[in-house]
Amino acid sequence: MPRKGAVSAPTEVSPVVTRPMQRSEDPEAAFHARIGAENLGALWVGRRGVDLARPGTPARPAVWRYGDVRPRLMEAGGLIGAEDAFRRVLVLQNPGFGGAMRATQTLYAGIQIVLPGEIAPCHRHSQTAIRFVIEGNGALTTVDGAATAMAPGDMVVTPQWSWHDHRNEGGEPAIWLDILDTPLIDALDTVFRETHPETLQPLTRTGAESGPAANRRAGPARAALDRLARETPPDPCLGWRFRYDDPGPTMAAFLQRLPVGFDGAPRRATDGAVYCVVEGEGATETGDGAFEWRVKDVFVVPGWCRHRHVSGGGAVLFGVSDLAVQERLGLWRERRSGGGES
Ligand code: 1HN
Repeated sequence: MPRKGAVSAPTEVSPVVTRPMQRSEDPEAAFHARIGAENLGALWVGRRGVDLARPGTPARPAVWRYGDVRPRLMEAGGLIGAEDAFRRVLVLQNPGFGGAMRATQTLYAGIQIVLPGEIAPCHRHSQTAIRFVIEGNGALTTVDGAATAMAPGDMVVTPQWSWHDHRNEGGEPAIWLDILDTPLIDALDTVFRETHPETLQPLTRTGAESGPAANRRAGPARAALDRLARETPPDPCLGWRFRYDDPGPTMAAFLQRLPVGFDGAPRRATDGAVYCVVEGEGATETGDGAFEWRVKDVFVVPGWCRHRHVSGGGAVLFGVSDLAVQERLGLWRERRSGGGES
């Protein structure tokens, strides 16, 4: 006996004729159709078949290989200037979001290229940006009147609502990973943006080369990670992880070392993360398949995705996640397992 409300298969008559008749004869289906037109929906129907015990992000584990992306960046460089594009970026679109500009549920990620002599004009917005330099010396980013040189392995933070522009005064392409909290800020309907009246803002102060900004340089960050590795045993899931000082209210940034012969234990955490491989190679295994990565590749581990890293020769990863906002809201969770798939 079919349950009330279940749609039975049409038999001999044409479905074109049958379906409307069945709907009007079925009081529950008729009810849903009627209230839908009144902008109402039945919760018990909307939740049917949905696992309410855990989050279900559409984000998928994904990897972008630098060997594939770099030629596309160079092609883009021949198609449009940095100033015309405003930001010449290839966006890393997680395949789970059907072409939307999302790497994870809350993070946007893209790879930006500024060719020698080019300028990316000044603007500001309510999102926070974290940049991690992949290649090229000679680019400068100016944030609220202070210019900062960008060298490979450096992390630069553009705080929310701070004026910023980029220029490349060197002789080689400057390429970096941009990670912004755009999907999160957008979900709050709080994205604002303003263009500066000048292409490059005036330099009004010298760069803050002490405090957090200094520790975001490749050298000091690496020294801090190496010190951790000398002084503490590796975490079975993470290896050694150095957390950068305060990159803003929503995101956390890490430099992480997987030791030689690493055969990581499985872990899941609610913060979805974007990683850039700084050194070495390895692989990440997830319930959705495994992928290999090598230096300069970028990969995503979505929130609450059970995964483990392996690396024969050891590796260094740079990572950004939405951990900071989850901590502030008291939502962050982690599970290290063995069993228990929930
Ligand atoms: C932005 O301001 C930059 O300043 C890069 O380099 C990417 C993506 C979305 C919104 C703002 C930049 C961006 C962005």
